[in-house]
Amino acid sequence: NPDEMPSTDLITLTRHVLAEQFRLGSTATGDLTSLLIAIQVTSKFIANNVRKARLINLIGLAGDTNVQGEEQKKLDVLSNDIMVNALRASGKTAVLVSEELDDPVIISDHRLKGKYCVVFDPLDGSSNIDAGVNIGTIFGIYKVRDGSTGTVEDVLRPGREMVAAGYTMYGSSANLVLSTGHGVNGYTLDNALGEFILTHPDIKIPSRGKIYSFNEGNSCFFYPPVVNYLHSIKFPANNKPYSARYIGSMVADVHRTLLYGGIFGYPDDKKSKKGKLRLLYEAYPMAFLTEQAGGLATTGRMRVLDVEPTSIHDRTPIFLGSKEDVQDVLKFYEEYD
Ligand code: AHM
Ligand code: MG
Repeated sequence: NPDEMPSTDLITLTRHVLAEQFRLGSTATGDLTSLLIAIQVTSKFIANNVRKARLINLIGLAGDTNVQGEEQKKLDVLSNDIMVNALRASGKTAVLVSEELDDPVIISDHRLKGKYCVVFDPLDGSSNIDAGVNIGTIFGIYKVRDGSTGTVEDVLRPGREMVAAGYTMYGSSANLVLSTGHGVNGYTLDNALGEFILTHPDIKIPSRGKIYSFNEGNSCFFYPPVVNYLHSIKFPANNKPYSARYIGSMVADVHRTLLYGGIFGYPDDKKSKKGKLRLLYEAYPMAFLTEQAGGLATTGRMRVLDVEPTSIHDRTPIFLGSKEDVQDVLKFYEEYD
């Protein structure tokens, strides 16, 4: 209704996470709230850079120099720097793990050391950057173990121990989707206000979907359970095959799966023996969000969140999405094993 007054009671991300802190009462120190606020600022900064990337020549190879002789940073390197700087400065972190960095960053300055560890992929879907397709930031948060001063062991823990996880998708708008373990909420960046506004409260995945999202170009390498599952949804007895949607940007493919239902999969295969996606900062956060939204996330053989990591850049196979769709895949694995 065009005559309707604009809302004077916007729920911003900051307000929403503060409300959660108040709900927890005296048990919450506000540290996680501060950390989440720092993360949302990085998302605004990265979103802004993604948007103007073409104009200011960020697209290109890291190490290139521009006409002024300044070194240009590729968007994923820049995003990594933005996150490391902001997370360190938040004073709430002890260990940072980034897809862009071989080694974990251990915060040693005692004035800045906090009790949280953040694992992140600063800009996922980099093959899509130059084409202007959706890309995103993925993050997961652990609390350091009791008595630990913050070591790599604090992040070599199964995803079920994360205290929060989320992603920001940089698309036609920037969407931040977050769970602190009490359901999933989605926020959209209002560019004029510079605030993430709650637009998708309590996201729940439909129990069954109509969309499958796999890189079927790898079919010749797929193992029988995956081949047979895909066949079953493309040649169904009821003549209602699933639709194919594959963007090749995990954030975008998972975002659609959370909202519309269906299944996203990146299996292990004869070529990629452990799959492609990274356990800590891709699979765990997305599995955490999917479960919090009422869906399932499996490797085909076990719950993703129960996998024990052995190193920070481990990979894992993953199938996630609507409960019934993921259960269908699991049936094909049970038959095969
Ligand atoms: P990246 O971290 O190098 O960007 O790779 C991760 C991306 C995911 O976003 C996406 O799900 C997957 O790789 C797509 O892989 P493929 O191009 O093999 O289909
Ligand atoms: Mg990635």
